[in-house]
Amino acid sequence: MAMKEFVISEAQVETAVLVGLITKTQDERKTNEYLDELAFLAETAGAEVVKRFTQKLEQANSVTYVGKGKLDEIKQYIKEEEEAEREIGMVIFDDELSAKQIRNIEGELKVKILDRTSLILDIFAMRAQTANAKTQVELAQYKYMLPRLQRLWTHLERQGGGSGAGGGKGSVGLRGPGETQLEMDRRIILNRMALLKERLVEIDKQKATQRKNRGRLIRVALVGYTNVGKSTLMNLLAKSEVFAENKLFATLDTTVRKVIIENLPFLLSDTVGFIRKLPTDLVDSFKSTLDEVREADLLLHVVDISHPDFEEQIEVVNKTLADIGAAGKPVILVFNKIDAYTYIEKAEDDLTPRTKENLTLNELMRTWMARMEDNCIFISAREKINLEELKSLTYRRVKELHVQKYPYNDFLYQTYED
Ligand SMILES: Nc1nc2c(ncn2[C@@H]2O[C@H](COP(=O)(O)OP(=O)(O)OP(=O)(O)O)[C@@H](O)[C@H]2O)c(=O)[nH]1
Ligand SMILES: [Mg+2]
Repeated sequence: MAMKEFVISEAQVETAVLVGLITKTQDERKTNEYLDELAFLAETAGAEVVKRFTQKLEQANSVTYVGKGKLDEIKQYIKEEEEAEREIGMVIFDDELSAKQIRNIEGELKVKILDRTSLILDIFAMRAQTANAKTQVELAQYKYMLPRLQRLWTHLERQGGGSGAGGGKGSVGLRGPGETQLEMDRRIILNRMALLKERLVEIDKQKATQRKNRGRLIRVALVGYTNVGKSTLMNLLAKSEVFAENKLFATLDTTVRKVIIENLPFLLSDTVGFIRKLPTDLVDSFKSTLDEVREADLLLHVVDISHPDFEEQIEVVNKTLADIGAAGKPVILVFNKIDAYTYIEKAEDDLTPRTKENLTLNELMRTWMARMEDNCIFISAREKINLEELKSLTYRRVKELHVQKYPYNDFLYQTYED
């Protein structure tokens, strides 16, 4: 199958060019932050970013994403690099591209075209360890591919010596076989998707049974943006060994551990991180992973306070939680990485308005504590700062929930009630 196309991570280091738009709703600063994140994603997938292009547009061009002039500029750049024996492996666009856009851009640039979604899918494919994660990722990849199948069709068209360019119908004589091929591919993919869905239903059933058998324990889920330190925290709290590293989506499958604070056992799960511009379809594919979050009694929403954009990340996570039907649960906001927090100090005589870049950690803490009342805490998982406070806050919340949910289940409390 054309699956191979998605796996860019197998080759050594491929070079990548990034493209993003500055629009009415996304100013230059924002676009640069998005491209930083896209670059991090590309590196995680094993590509090296050598150049970025941005363009100011009202909105994405429906035919080529960027305008004609910009596309020529990118094309020229690729050509010059190739002449200097520095081949460009791929061009990655920050937004999801339509079939039409991919086809046109590919026709012009003649290199591999990826978008944010296909890049994330590639990383997911690389990270997937368990049967569950693999099945979910494969399904998500087909979902992405299906509406873009025309690519195969234009490919055939080009082989047949057709004009290639232009968005019209295929060349005479090739129309038949091309469409047959397309229909066949579509059918094969649809069959495969049906099979994967069946498999996931089976896995869901098993997982649901497993969850039921876990007994009467409060369930706490670590949620948050990708790379904020959820797994690091899981390791500290559960003394487990969960894979944590400075890459995006280090965790794909949910891990559940029994944690005991003082005398109170509860279940803690570590889950896949969220990210901006993640299509709902993709989120849906991770349903069984996210069931853990949906069924949790308490969420520990971990935030990387050292990230310049942490406030937007909080919003993305809240929105994703709402999307998967997990809004309105009790939450503790855990601001992590306070060791790495930096701010720009303002000179006494500087009268320009203070912005969020000028806030000290203490000021930030005061603001958030006022907003969240007791339900936030500032820690460093790496430097082990404030972990005892986190534990006792979690303990208090879990205990409250436990008493509410299992009023007759008193065996846990014998020791510390004494
Ligand atoms: N400076 C600093 N770095 C930290 C802290 N906690 C975690 N990190 C680092 O942040 C990176 C990401 O940590 P992970 O625990 O893998 O993050 P995650 O949220 O599980 O990430 P995904 O599973 O990819 O969503 C790692 O390099 C950690 O060492 C902290 O308190 N301070
Ligand atoms: Mg993780």
